[in-house]
Amino acid sequence: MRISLRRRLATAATALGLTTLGVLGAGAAPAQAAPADCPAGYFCAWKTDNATGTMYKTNVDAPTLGAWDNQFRSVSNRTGKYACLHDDPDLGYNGDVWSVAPDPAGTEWGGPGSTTVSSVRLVTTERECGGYEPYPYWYAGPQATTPAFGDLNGDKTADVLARDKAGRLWFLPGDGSGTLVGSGGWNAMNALTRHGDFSGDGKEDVIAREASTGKLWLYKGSGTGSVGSRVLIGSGGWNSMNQLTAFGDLTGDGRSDLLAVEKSTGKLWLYPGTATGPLGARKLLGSGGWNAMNALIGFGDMDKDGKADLLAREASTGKLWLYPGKTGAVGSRVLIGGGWNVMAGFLAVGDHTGDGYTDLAAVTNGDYASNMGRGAGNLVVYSGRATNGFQTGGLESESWSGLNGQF
Ligand SMILES: [Ca+2]
Ligand SMILES: [Ca+2]
Ligand SMILES: [Ca+2]
Ligand SMILES: [Ca+2]
Repeated sequence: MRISLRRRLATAATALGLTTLGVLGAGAAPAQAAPADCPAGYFCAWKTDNATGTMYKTNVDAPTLGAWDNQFRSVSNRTGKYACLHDDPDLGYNGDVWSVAPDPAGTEWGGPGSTTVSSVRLVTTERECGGYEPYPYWYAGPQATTPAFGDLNGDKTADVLARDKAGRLWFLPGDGSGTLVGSGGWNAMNALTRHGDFSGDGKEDVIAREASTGKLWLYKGSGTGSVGSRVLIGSGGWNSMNQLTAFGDLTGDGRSDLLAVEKSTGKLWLYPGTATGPLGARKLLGSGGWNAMNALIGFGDMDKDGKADLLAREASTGKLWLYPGKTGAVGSRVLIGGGWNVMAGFLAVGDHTGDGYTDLAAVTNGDYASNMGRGAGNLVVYSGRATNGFQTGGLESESWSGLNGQF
């Protein structure tokens, strides 16, 4: 399977000397006016390089193109979706697939630069043009530890939430499937975290920060993988904090706590969970220097003393440090290892391998390279050891690119 994304479309358009209506402006020559004939809500194509003459249009998937087979030379996508232009008929993947971004206003058009398109599919996110589901896949088995860690649906198996670029939220139970649990709007949040029960009903919840207001919201977990109604737990000001991390219980009262780094001071604060949802008065955990960390991970209990531990990644070095949880504090840090800057994000998956030791999963960024794979969008699982640290990672899935976060 080869995939050619929009970059290639743009390149081809440049090579052909094509331009956009936006550049041409209102005074464009009449010969260039044809792209405006494409109605709102439609994907359109022409047999000419400059979008003139007879026009093809569709607002639904087109597995075959009839007389238009291998005829597209310029296109305009006025749908709200990505248009996947398949060289294969029936939306196949043996040939190239071009992806054309949504442009409802119809201000852009360009040419595939070839006449090989034989089917068209309209999808919500660009990754779907690559033949992927809107959500990534992964597999997990039952954990040996009780209670299970990172378990929204209570089946003793870790699960993951993924946000796609359209702002939808997907629940991934660890069997390769994905369930839509948020139909949209989640891109309004610029921090998402979970792990532990904040509402006091024994079900894991999600905490989210609203970018535009700095408000902190608690989304109560339903116990099935979805989240229910939200409760305001921070009325504002949370944009002054970094690395919001639901951590498990550090205070020892059996309730989950939230960690955050204050941007202006580099202090690490603990916000204790309470019986009813709102967070209690914050406590200072670290007096400074925490701005040096660009990831905090509440991933469970690594040293098996019954207290949740914290991992932090040092931005300048890529080192991962373990801060053992103590009652109401974190202990002296222990170096886990280096090289972790090739990760775009981390996932706390509890004891993924079922051997009793807490493991860690990570999604790679473009700098990742190993004998298992390279580039962004790989999910790598690192098995915990009897002594603090992880074994060499194992590639779990290659389907994690083109998303907008996972937690
Ligand atoms: Ca689960
Ligand atoms: Ca709850
Ligand atoms: Ca511990
Ligand atoms: Ca394990």
